[in-house]
Amino acid sequence: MNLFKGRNKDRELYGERLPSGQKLTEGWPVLHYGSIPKIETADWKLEIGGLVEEPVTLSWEQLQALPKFTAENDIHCVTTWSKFDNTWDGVAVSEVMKHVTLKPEATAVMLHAYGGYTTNLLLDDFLRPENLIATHHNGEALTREHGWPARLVVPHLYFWKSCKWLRGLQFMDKNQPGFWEMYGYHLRGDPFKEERYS
Ligand SMILES: Nc1nc2c(c(=O)[nH]1)N[C@H]1C(S)=C(S)[C@@H](COP(=O)(O)O)O[C@H]1N2
Ligand SMILES: [Mo]
Repeated sequence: MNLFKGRNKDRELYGERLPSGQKLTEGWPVLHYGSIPKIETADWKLEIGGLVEEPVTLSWEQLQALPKFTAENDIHCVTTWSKFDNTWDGVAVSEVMKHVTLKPEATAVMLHAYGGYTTNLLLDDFLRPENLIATHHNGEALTREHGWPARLVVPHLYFWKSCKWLRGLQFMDKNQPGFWEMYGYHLRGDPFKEERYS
């Protein structure tokens, strides 16, 4: 027990499930930089490019035609809130990746959002089987503020990596910093190692 700092009751209750420095929230805060882009599904596209053999663009209908995937997980925001027991529906990243062939030099990916946000991931972090492009949360369609029509969910890293309003995947040979990473957020962002800032 830490006798020096104020005790975090949540940590005492939930132990290792709650990463150090985090507190549980019941609600769901909305956090992003800039304004909420308004994208109709008819206009939505996912562009996959960079170090791939053939760039691919998926329409909303093509995304919907892929096998569905459901994941349950906890999310951890670097601003110290965590939210347990989220159920997401969408399409697994691994499913989408069946439609492209990566060039051997690809080691990382930049996620691009409508509105201009970017965030980077190492390929190994991006290709994990639990990651998905989510359209629904706890049985309801995502609201625009939470990323409708589609957001990435990468539960093992801080939530800034879970790009809302996803519009593109750009494969790269270097792990280049995205938007927050350029302002000093950690390049990787593992909440269980408290990789908050670099
Ligand atoms: N496109 C986009 N995605 C984003 C962000 C953003 O500013 N723009 N912010 C990130 C951050 S810092 C967090 S904590 C989560 C918040 O997601 P939520 O608003 O659904 O809780 O979205 C992440 N994805
Ligand atoms: Mo965040």
